[in-house]
Amino acid sequence: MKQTLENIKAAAMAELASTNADIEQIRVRYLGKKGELTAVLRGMGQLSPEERPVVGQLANEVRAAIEAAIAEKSKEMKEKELNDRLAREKLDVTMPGASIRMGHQHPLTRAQREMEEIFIGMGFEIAEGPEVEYDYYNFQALNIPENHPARDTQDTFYITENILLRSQTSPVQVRVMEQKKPPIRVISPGRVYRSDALDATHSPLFHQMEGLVVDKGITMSDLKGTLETFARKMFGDSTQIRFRPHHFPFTEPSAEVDVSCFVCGGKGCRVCKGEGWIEILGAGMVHPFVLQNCGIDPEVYSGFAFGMGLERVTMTRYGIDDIRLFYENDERFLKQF
Ligand code: 2U9
Repeated sequence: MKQTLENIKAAAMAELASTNADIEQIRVRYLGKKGELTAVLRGMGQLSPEERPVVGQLANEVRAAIEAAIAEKSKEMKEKELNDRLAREKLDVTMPGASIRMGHQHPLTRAQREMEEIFIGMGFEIAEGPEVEYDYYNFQALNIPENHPARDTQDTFYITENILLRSQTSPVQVRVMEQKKPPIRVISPGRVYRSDALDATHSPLFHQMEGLVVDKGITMSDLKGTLETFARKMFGDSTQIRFRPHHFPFTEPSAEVDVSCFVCGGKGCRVCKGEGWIEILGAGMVHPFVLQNCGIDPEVYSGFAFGMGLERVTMTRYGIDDIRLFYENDERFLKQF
């Protein structure tokens, strides 16, 4: 019987040493109610009175030894599991963080915001309106009736016979005049559309900034002063402006407006193509018919208007030679601004 106990102890110890699995199962098998050690103890009745305490003591020692080994093994396994987890989930707090890349405004948005600030500083308000417009607001109210040749240069996309994508932001100002009495001082920035093929200088979608001032006694000198102030803030304090006679159906008289080259100051260089001047604007005194169409008496009020392409202004300023770059969203281009 002593030998059996020694064998049980040896077997239990060997099993505990070699396993990494379920030690509870080992405990039940050796020490449980139906376990091997219990079976031996049950058989103790057959022993002689002298042998009984000896075997009893040995049995207790074997039980204590197995229990201690189980506790030791269990502690060892818990420690190992914790260490494994710590190694697996190791966090290097000294590692540099993943930086969040900051974007910035598109160069056209920046140019638009900058121009808005300049005009707001001169007392203008920003007016917005629909990109899908009536033929009336885009053309007829602006003195461009059906079959007028100006419809050719401003050909756009038609939704129906009377509804189109606006070819300029002027309809916004027609709507303002219909709704408000003078004094009126508004700028209307926004998307416009033309039926042009896409190339380095044309796009079927581009952006404009137009302006309109209507009040009593507005003259061409107000227009010149306003545009000169704008040009100096936009292109530099020493910028000069130049008016060349032109024709627009919605203004009379009309002019194309150049700014002195901000690179060479007027001497002639690559940017101004040797001219010393760069064309950036169209402008004029609002045609009396247009005022009348909008419910404003041209005998009492007068006004000036101007218009410019945002792409053109931005391309001039940064020396960008292809309008398509604005719409391709190539980061290598956008990152430069
Ligand atoms: C109203 C009356 C008149 C707006 C004007 C221009 C001259 C002009 C062009 C510049 C480059 C269009 O983007 S572009 O191709 N615009 O030259 N625009 S005067 O005149 C108006 C506007 C509204 C009621």
